[in-house]
Amino acid sequence: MARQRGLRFPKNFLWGTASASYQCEGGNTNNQWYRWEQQGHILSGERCGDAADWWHEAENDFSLAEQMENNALRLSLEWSRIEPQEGRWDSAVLDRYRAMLLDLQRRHMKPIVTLHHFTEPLWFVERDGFAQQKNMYYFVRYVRHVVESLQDVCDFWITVNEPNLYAILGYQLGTFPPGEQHVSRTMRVLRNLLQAHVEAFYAIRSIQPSAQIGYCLHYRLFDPALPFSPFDRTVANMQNEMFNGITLQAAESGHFSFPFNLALAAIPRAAGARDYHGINYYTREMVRFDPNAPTELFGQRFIRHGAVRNDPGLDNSFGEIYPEGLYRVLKMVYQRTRGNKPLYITENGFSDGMDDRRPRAILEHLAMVHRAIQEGVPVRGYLHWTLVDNFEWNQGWQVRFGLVEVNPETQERIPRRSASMFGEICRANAITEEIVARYAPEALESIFGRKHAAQRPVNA
Ligand code: GCO
Repeated sequence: MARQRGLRFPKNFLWGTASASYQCEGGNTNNQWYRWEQQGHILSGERCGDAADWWHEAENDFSLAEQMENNALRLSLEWSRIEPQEGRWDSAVLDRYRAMLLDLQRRHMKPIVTLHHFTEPLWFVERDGFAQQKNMYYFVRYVRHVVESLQDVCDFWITVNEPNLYAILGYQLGTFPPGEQHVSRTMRVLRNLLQAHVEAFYAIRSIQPSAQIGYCLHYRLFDPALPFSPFDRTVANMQNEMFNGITLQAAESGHFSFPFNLALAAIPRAAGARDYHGINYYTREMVRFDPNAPTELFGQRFIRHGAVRNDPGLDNSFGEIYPEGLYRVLKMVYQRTRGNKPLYITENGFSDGMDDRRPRAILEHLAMVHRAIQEGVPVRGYLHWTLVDNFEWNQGWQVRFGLVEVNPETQERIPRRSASMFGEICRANAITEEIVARYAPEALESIFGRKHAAQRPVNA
């Protein structure tokens, strides 16, 4: 068959989806998110309950990923199941995770395992969690136990998911557990989580020298409302540094930038403690200078007027669909780390219950990944958030990120059109003109340029 025209991805590029234990498994009642729900903090009043029932039926959804010819799948392990009480290990739980990972391998999907994806055992939280540096010992002990048990079925580990978002939402904004609004504890938790990653990196390295080990950060861009305004530019730059730059620099070098370095000790052995950079990217926000908003770093954030956007969620958490942001983040991480390691997109997705924006959004974000690769950025994989609709933290089921729709009452699965499209992209290892024309002809121009623009049907 004639080679389809399109944007081809590198050989052995990883294509798959990302997920998290608490959001998918169901039946998790021994961690701080379950208690957070019981305290009434889920905006919709819903309960995670059975979630997407992966603890019992994950393999049914893994078969859907196999049908999309994914060659990787990211999931996380629930520490609170594996170590329900401090120092007590549940071997049956590890057996269940082993069965999941073996099933993925049988379906030719590389397991990518996250060891900490926001949730922790209650006994760890009661010791004040990552706010206390001495508690890192418990996390590293858990990591050692898991890797020693599962190293024969997993060689790609993500130690910590989004330490920046975990610290900011849980300790500064208070919308995630423990619901604090305490800047100094936010920075301490961030520092300790980054050190926990470093210690976990060396622990895994000592057990499984050939493993790929890293962490992933949530990158969010902040752009000035008025590009030529020095005030808007200043506050936008401050927000970018606070959310993205400080964490990346500290993770990379072990040193926090001024003034945080006055309060936060350097992280020993941080330099080089990763085999790749994990990038979670969703959106950008606009920022305008506001002298009356000191707690917002004098910058009022908002969603660009007229932007194509995600389903907002109950607190307007999900904003602009902004494909170029992924290109900018990939370039920024590559440049700020001097191209020292490969990059994996460990999350990118869209809350779109109708699936009427997702096809174009996926295609245009992937086109931006391709552009970064063409410019020399070593991106080695793309994991879409997410395979099936799941419990979106404090939004519950009110926003839907799945390529496959889930009815939480009946657990029925209904693959969305985006699932078929993602499968064709994975099979082709490319975004072909034919795929774009069939799923999102309106994207032909942005992806392939003017000469390929679809002849819009007269009655469009
Ligand atoms: C995050 C988490 C995911 C979310 C996803 C959609 O980035 O908050 O890693 O668990 O569910 O990003 O918001």
